[in-house]
Formats: sequence, C-alpha cells, structure tokens
Amino acid sequence: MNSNRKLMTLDEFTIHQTRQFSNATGELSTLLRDISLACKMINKQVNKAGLGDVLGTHGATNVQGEEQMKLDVYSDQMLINVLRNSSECAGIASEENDDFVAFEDEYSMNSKYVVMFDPLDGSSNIDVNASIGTIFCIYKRVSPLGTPCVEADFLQPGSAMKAAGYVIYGSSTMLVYATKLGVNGFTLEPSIGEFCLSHPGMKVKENGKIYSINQGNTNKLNDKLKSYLNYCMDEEFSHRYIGSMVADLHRTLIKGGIFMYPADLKNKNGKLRLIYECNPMTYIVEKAGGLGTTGNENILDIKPQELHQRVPIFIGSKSMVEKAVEMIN
Ligand code: AHM
Ligand code: MG
Repeated sequence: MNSNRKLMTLDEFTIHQTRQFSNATGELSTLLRDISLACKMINKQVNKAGLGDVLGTHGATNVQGEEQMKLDVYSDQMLINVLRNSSECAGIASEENDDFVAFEDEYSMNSKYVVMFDPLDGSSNIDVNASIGTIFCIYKRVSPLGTPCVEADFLQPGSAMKAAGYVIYGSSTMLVYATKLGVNGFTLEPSIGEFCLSHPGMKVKENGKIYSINQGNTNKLNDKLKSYLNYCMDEEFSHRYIGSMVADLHRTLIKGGIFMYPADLKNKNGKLRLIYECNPMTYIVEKAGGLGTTGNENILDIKPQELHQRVPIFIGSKSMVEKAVEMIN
C-alpha cells in the first residue's frame, strides 16, 4: 500500500485556488461543494433509473415504502434543499419552477449569492440510458444583504456571472466548472464518493469538424440556415446529436465543433432557456476559448426580460461559430 497519491479532490483544488488570492473568502468554493453534494445524490438516483419499474413507478411506493418521484422533480428538490441549508445562497431559480425561491432565514438573507439551475437537462433521454446532466450558474445578488433576494437578482446578464458548471451523468459522472480563472473537469471516483481533478485547464479547439443540431427541423429553418447546413455537409463535417444539451456540449468542449438550436417556424425564439441553459454553457465555453451567440449578439450580453426566456443559440469552436454567424446574416 502506498499513501502517495496523485488524485486531487474538488475541495482540495478549490482550496488551492483560493489560497492564491489573499482577499478570497472561499464562499464560492463552499457553494460549489454544496452543489456537488446535491449532484452526487442525483447521480445515485440516475444510476438506478432503469430499476424504476422494479422498485416502483412515479406515484407508487418502492420496496422500502418510500414514494417514488420523477427524477427531474427529485433533482430539483434535492438542489433546493441542499442550497437552502447552505450558508452561501440567498435564493434559487430553476427551470422546473415558475418563479424564483427566496430563502428567508437569517443566514440565507445575509448570503451574497444566488444560483440558477436546470436540475436535470435532457431528461427525456433517461428512458434510453443516454447521458443527461445538471447545469448551474452563480451570480452575486444585486439586492441588499439582510433582505430576501428579488427577481432582479436573477435577471442579470450572463456577463455578470461569477461561476458556472455542469454535471454530466454519463459513462462516468463528471463535473465541469468554470470561473474567471478557467475551466476544469472533475470525474467522480465512486469508491471514495469524491469528484477528482481529471481534465485540468479545459480548452475548446479553435476549429472543429462536427456539427450538432436537430436536423429533423430543417424544413422549419429559413433559407440561410438551410444553406449553412448544406455547407456543413459539403465540408463533410460529421453530424452528431444526442438531444441532451449537456452531452452534446460536453462532446463539443472535448472534441471541438458547433452546437445549434436556432429559431425555427415552431420555436420562434429557439427552444433553450437563456438563464438555465444558454448562459451557463456560454460562460463555460467562452472561458475555454470558444464562443456562444444567438446569431445576432453574444449570449452573455443579453439582459434577460423574464426567468424562462428562450433564445436561439450557436455555440462551440470559435471559428465554426463565426462562420455560421457570417452565413446566416
Ligand atoms: P429539457 O430542459 O426539457 O430537457 O429540454 C432541453 C433539451 C436539451 O437538452 C436538448 O439540447 C434539447 O432539449 C433537444 O430538443 P429537441 O428534442 O427539440 O431536439
Ligand atoms: Mg433543460
């Protein structure tokens, strides 16, 4: 047995980063630790999702007599419960809830940060055992400390974001986390139940050869978008589309490429949510050297008008996104 180890846990990594700044308080690291805890609980349920029918379905009870919950509801409640107990979170907004939730105990009201999340993105993929994920982002509140947080705290442009990340529940479970210092990936080591640094300093390739879009929507696209898809085919790019944004963007981050959910005849503003999906993913991709845009403006420059606003998105390798923007305008 040898106690010399190369593994660095998420906690060790954030402590190491915090020590580099004399004025760092470690509050963001605490918040990240809390979010990662909720995601480990979600991961546990996702891993046994196929046993749903064996252990009891939604509305039924499992062998332990516990009521079964749909996984996206479970994930939402898990994140809310953990963040409510956190010492660093004043409130949350979630894709699963109509309105934001302000935590009104004294600790929470004196916390600086609010968190937005999509608790289980791509959940229609659960049935087919494809990768799904949790997406989150963290902002400093604009309302005064000591009071409950307000809607304006959640309607800040992405450029004000302090950190963002996602957890992908895939062939392994990974947490990818971005701050102004860069993007790092941590893989869950199940035997010790810790996320360990596995992908330090992630960078998205400047150019790529993969395009990712729901090509079944082609007939609903305008002519310029159609010609861009023809260009991708003429260039013999590979087409990959899982239908789970976290999985499609994780591949884009690692292999390069472009991911798109444009506006079409049915989805006039695209399908994906600005606050819960497009903003955090753009922050991560941009900190890794890529780009995220609606086709007309940078995603992070948009001032959200409402919590569940949708926007078109083109995101990934910088050169590919720039080429798409040039062709669709
Ligand atoms: P969800 O938040 O309801 O899971 O929907 C978002 C998902 C994304 O993960 C994915 O990119 C997109 O919807 C796929 O949509 P479509 O089936 O229209 O291609
Ligand atoms: Mg979603």
